[in-house]
Amino acid sequence: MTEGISPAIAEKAPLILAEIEKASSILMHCHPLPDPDSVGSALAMKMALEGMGKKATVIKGDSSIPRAFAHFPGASEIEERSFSDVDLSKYDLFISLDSGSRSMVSQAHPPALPLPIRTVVIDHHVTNETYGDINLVDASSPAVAFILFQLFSVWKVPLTHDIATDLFMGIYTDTGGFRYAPTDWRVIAAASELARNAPDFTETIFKMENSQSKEAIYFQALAFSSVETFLGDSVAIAAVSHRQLAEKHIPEECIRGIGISNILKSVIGWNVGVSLIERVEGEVKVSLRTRDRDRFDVSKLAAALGGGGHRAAAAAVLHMPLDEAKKLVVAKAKELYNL
Ligand SMILES: [Mn+2]
Repeated sequence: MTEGISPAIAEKAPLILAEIEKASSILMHCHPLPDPDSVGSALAMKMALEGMGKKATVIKGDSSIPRAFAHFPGASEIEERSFSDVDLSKYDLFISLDSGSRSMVSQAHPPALPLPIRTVVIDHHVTNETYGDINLVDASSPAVAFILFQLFSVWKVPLTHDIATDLFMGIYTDTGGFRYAPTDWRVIAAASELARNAPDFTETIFKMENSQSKEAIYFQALAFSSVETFLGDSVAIAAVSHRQLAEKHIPEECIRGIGISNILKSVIGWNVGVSLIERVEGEVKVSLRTRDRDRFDVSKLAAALGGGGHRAAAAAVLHMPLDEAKKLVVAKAKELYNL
């Protein structure tokens, strides 16, 4: 399906392949708090590279791999190392996937730039800082897995069952199950071809969506029971303190603020959904979602809080007590949206 390949991808495909052909040992990572696009893309790329006769390594990076993705094909080969633990001199090439900046390579120890190793960046975040020797950033792709699907098609990489499964999971998840823009006919066509090669994809989805730990539910209970609305009910805020997380023994991987703000904005009239999660004492992660990206562009609210993102989905980190963070978000929303 060459007719569906983005011009940016067609242009960079031979350059990236040339880098791969020069290399013998290639490194990939999973970004902090990895999602299926990060894990699935890294694993699919690893298998594609091995098919070309290369040695390919995927490290877990900062975070542990959530149990929900542990059954993705190849996941058992992910090495339990963070980026700062890796001796880069042992590799000829780093392929950074789904990671817009060096803090997505490692939040705990962001590497100095430029990296001391040939680097290819493949990403779909419009804010990508293009820190590679070759950068393929296609913001029109809803997932890195969709970019890889197109690259593999140009490179004639066979879509084995396992590669197809990992790419399918990345596309399925980053599109919210084919619900979000920019999901278009090309994405559905790719998913169709992947599904043909991985006909058991519904089982993989079922296992992913039904691997929750009880702590993830306790976290959601804390968050939803804290909801307050402001500015004529236009802004709904869930706030969870570090003390509450500690009391319920909720581990890091169960804390997903995005899931909370996304559900808040599903209420008619709650135009902006906000989650404020104090992961570390005095450090509040802000996740913003809106149901009306024209009237309530949350990238502007995030920018006013020192963060960034897209019009419908954005985030920031505030270094202040939870109550102050809540007041600040409300004050900035009032000002920006004339509420
Ligand atoms: Mn992604």
